[in-house]
Amino acid sequence: MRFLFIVVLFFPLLLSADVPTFAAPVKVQANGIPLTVSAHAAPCVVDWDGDGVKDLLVGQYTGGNIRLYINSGTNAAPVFTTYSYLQADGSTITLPYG
Ligand SMILES: [Ca+2]
Repeated sequence: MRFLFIVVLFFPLLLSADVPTFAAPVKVQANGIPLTVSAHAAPCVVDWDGDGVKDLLVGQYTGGNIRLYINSGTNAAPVFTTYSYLQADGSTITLPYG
């Protein structure tokens, strides 16, 4: 079995434009290197812990898990390091995959 690994990209929205436009893509980094996951990442930005700073949820095809990256930086300059898997009732959430 072969897996495709992808880099998670962020496209900054230019709010000053009359028509929504996006700047060049930026590779999202974790621990200072591009964040990669297996296919079907479906990243989602959300303030998971309610501290006013947006965090990152990223699916991973392998194992059907969802990674949670807590942002230790700011909304303007996010910093992601390690991740944990989302859990429900003490168990890692596993979604169907494959
Ligand atoms: Ca947060």
